[in-house]
Amino acid sequence: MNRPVATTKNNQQNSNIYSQQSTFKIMLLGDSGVGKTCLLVRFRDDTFLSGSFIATVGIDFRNKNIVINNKQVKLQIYDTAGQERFRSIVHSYYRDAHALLLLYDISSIISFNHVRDWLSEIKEYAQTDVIIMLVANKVDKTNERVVTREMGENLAKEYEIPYVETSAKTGLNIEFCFKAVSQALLEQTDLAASHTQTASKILNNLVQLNNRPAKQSACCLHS
Ligand SMILES: Nc1nc2c(ncn2[C@@H]2O[C@H](COP(=O)(O)OP(=O)(O)O)[C@@H](O)[C@H]2O)c(=O)[nH]1
Ligand SMILES: [Mg+2]
Repeated sequence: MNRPVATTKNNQQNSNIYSQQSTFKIMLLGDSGVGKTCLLVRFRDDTFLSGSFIATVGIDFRNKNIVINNKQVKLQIYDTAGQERFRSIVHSYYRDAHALLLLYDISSIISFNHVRDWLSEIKEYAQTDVIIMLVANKVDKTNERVVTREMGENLAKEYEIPYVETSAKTGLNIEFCFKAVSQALLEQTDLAASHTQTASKILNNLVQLNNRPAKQSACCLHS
């Protein structure tokens, strides 16, 4: 797969920083209703689409520019729809994705049980070196929680992917997910010549730091 230096742009005004722009494609996956669109809206506009269930049709994408390690990163975030009739369209986007955020809703055991099906689909259609993050969304719904943290962590461990808890409602870890994925992809690009670390390993380290208790959490994401 062509690794993520999709675009390199010279910026005359800011030649020291922002001198290069990388473009990363991130896809949001998971059952209908788990909060994919809300996660994207929270990240892009810092608002929450409360109650209003806006069904995504087929596939939709939004751009957002962020700065990581003094570098401009353009994120193309693909928000997918779960409806069966759009599956083949969605499958065709998998192969270009650099990262996949696979969501489930902690108040829906069905959405959690479907994670294995999503991972089979990812194996079938995505690039082998795509980075995947398991995202347990709606953790603000503590009273309705049916999927424990332990269940999520065990599943993530089984598939060797990082596990992050989020809430599109409160904003918990939303920015972290996108920034950690971007940082991992960016560092992998920087290290591409030496091949010392894969993006998956970098992402795993970032998530482990973030998941530590607040006191120790060292945020290494520079924006
Ligand atoms: N409490 C809570 N509700 C959420 C959260 N994320 C999404 N929702 C709600 O879940 C429903 C489905 O969200 P949506 O983003 O459309 O799901 P999608 O089908 O995966 O895109 C909507 O009613 C949202 O308001 C969250 O983090 N917490
Ligand atoms: Mg949606």
